[in-house]
Amino acid sequence: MTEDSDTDQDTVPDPEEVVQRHERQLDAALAEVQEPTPSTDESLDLELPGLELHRRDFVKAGAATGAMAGLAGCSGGLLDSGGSDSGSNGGGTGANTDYHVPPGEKDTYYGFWSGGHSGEVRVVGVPSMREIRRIPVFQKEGGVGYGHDEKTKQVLEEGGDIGSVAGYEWGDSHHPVLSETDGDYDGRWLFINDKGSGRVARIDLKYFETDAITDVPNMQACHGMAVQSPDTEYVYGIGEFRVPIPNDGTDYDDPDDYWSVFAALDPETMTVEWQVRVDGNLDNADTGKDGEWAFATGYNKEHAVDAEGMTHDDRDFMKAFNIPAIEAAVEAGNYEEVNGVPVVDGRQDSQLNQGDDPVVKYVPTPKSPHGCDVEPQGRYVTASGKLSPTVTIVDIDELADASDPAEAIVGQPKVGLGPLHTTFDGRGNAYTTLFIDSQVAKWDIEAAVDAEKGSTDPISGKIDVHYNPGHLQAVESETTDPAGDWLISLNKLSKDRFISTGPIHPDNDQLIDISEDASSSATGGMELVADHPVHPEPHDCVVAHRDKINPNNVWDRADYEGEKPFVTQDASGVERTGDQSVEVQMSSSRSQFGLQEFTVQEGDEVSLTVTNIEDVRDIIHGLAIPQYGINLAIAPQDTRQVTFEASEPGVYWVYCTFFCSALHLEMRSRMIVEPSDS
Ligand code: K7E
Ligand code: CUA
Repeated sequence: MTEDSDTDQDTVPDPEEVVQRHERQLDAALAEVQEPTPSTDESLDLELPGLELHRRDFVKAGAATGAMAGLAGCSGGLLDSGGSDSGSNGGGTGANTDYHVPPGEKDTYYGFWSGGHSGEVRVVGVPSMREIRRIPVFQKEGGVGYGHDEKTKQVLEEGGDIGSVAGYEWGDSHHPVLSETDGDYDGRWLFINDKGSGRVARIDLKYFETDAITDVPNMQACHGMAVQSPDTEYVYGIGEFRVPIPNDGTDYDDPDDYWSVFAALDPETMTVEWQVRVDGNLDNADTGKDGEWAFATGYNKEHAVDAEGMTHDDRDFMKAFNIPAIEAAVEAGNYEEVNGVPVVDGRQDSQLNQGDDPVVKYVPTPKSPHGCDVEPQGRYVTASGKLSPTVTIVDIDELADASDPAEAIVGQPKVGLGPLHTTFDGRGNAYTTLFIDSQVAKWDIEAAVDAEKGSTDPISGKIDVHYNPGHLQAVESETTDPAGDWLISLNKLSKDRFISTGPIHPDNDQLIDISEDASSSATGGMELVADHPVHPEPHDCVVAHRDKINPNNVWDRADYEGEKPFVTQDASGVERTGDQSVEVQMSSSRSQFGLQEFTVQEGDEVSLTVTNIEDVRDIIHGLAIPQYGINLAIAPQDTRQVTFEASEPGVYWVYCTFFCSALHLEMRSRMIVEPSDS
């Protein structure tokens, strides 16, 4: 028996001990939170709740909440109105079984999860939470041959290498966003950022395949991501790390001169239309619902280069980008062209920010705000406080008119410790993750606007999650009409929730039923129904009703006509195109390649084209020549191509990688590379 009962999965822990352990953990977590420092800037001296709190207060408040969390978490749902006799961790009563999707039935929603530093996007069915597929984005992947055929290789290569020293080998995707028409998901594209570089990728939802990557200039880390509502007029990439421009080592002494930019891309062409340079940095983003405004939080108004500096001041800013004013500035030539992109100066002392129609408004918020979320009506934008226990609510119309942006702050509920992200159910409720408290707080938006700033009254309930949640997402929350039945809490730590797989633990995505509002319950009606371990590391997800996503089940040849041939069995053959180049074309079908064998000469550049001539769904063929690094996946009616140099003579078995029929193992071709002197 080890000292830490965390490792003992079979006994119910002593609640007293859990409370003490929780307090110790909170102490450790809060030791990292900077004590607020009095502002020296009088003009910024607002009455902002949370600022008067010192670390001792955080610890005290945290201990009380922590005790509650510990008790509820370990005694089978003391706080849960439904009651429970299961004795399991987490308080779910099992009363709601709608999340169980029986064999043969389908999920109601498509969930798109970012994969974090696995660089991918995952497709997850909601509410079953079954992982249905993975879509590789920022690096090669063997399962679907991504980055192995010419087309997807080119997507990765065109992703460029701006600022990359070694060439990008992976990405860090955080924020998946769906394209919209009329403020609703239109099922056309999914966009995703790479925090590991300045890249933005687009997934074509007709084929669930990455079809474009842009390496955004003047940006080292693209963190936040948003599409302009209501009609995807732009895709925004949000530059987090401040860097010198040009970043060539000539001038790096003064971090005040480093850059952080807000970039607007055309969703069709994926080219960067313009950027806005700001003071401070940029973190998360969202947009208003009428095409006029985009918003981004930031945590480094200090322009610091270390954590102590970045958390030094009591307040930071949410920036509000006035899209028509920015477009007018670009139109009028009021920009500097930097690395081929028009950059509008949106810093506070910019000429463009002096008049009645500034390009960027700086809204002061406490500490270092993180999540930035516009509610479905498009009336308010929220900034979740992170190091402040509050969420700041800004009235977007008032902001447009106010000469002092601080006047547009219309509410500031105190939700708990470590608020990171906020999502919405379409019934007027907001849900905010509390990273330090390991809870989700549910609160009433209008009540929060009516209440005093710093009030806890608007909170209608809290539920424990396990543990330390980052993002959370209610289904269809980004639309103007969310469905409001399910919420997912994406928890960073899973600790004791699953059988151990060694020291690298999975994250834990928890499914919460939010279909009921119950003011009598401590959770406000939220009910935890299921835990799901996930591979590192989703940050965020976006969830759309299945009726809004309509992929093809087989390829439509018309979509690549003119670019690639459709090779029939009869057309399969080898054609010499030059002294040292040869074209090999073949079909594939159950259970043979169009060529039983083919011969090339040592030193030939072989360009290989393979078509899957089947038109039956789910009959995929692979084509692998491992010694030459070849690994293609060819879906029905699709053609894929690859070019390689046949540098070593010998016999190479070409085999099919997808188990396609009873004769799958026999589905082979023989490549003979003849020695050049024969
Ligand atoms: Cu909060 Cu990258 Cu959205 Cu992670 S960010 S949690
Ligand atoms: Cu084709 Cu296996």
